Amino acid sequence: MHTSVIIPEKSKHFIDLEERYNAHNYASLPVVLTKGKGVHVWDVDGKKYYDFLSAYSAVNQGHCHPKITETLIEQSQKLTLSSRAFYNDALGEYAAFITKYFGYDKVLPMNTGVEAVETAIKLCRKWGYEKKGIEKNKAKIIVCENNFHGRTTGVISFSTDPSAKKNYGPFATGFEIIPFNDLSALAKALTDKNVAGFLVEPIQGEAGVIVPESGYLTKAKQYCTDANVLFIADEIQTGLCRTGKMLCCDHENVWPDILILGKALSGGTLPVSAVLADDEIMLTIQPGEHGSTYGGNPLACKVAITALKVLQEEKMAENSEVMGNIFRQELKKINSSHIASIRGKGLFNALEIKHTDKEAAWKLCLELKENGLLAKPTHGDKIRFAPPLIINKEQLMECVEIISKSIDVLD
Ligand code: IF1
Repeated sequence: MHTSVIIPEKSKHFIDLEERYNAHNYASLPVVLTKGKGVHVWDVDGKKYYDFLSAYSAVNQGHCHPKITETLIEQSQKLTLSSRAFYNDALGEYAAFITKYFGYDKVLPMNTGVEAVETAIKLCRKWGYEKKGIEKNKAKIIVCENNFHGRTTGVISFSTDPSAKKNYGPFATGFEIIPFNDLSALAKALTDKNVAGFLVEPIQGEAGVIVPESGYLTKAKQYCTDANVLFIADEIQTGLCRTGKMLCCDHENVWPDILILGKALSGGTLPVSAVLADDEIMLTIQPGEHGSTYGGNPLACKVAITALKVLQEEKMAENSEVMGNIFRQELKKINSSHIASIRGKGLFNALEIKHTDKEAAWKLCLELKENGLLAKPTHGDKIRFAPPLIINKEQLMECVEIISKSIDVLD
């Protein structure tokens, strides 16, 4: 196994700068990017790579999509921020557009994904007290083991990942953790009259692309409806065509009571997130009770409209579905004793490695990088494969070839 990587001088300069002046809150792969176009990125030495992370699914539309970039430039020369103290002429247009697009009465615009999750939690609790009639401060939200919903103190309070929580306490209460993909655990948890919502990722991303059994989402939604509990889908990573449908919930025709979007809502240009719900839920929040300086800024609104339009115009859900099927089918043909499993939906995939070396996934990612493909390991033994959704068959086959040849490094 050859694992030592020689980092070129130029890259080393930028890595050293980050190491010296930036917080050490990431363990990045030793590649320094300077340019992106479509499915490709380039490092500072001019080496070209396939991007198989897509900035954690924020660049579903491909790097620097010309239409999104054009909108960004145009609006940035006109008005970027008004604050919500005043109206602007982009938010209304965006709100009308996105609510029609997903079929909800209202949208609440935020910036990062975790802010939208926090917003959904607040909204759910408010609905719980004011509509369901839950006793003051008793509202509970059911969440799943191995969830990933972001990094705020509120959201890490219900994380089950020790590294996300260690020495960050005390934690917020009001959450009950049940196993993912376990309907009887959900049914049991729902017997508590204080439950206001069930917050779930339709496919667990950070956990390693864990796809629940078919029918899980349909039944979970039905159980929630029967118990007068809100079904809250965190589609920040699974949404916007990543899994082969506009929303991952669409695979089971499930319509979440509260829908959370982020990441690709701006096609990777700036943080744009959104919470969608109907009036009965959304109008429980009154002026002055929630907001954000940048939430609903005109730049974000215009960019999000274009980012959503492009997904449909370029049939990215369809391409994700077709390419995803080919990808898994081709990966399964690779004859290696080091592949434990290949799973996923659409272009949201993971390869699980079987190896005695705990560093095997990291080493494979270094080898993939050498061979011109960027991906990142998660939880030690899993590698996520999530290219931009505009990838074509020829490019995909080249990537399968790269992966196939790189796996030999584990022998
Ligand atoms: C990081 C993972 C991906 C998310 C879901 C909310 C958020 C995320 C389902 C918060 C964010 C990111 C953040 C990124 C790593 C990453 C991730 F590995 F953790 F799971 F994408 F695969 N809900 N996911 O996936 O959104 O506030 O970050 O905008 O570096 O922490 P955010």
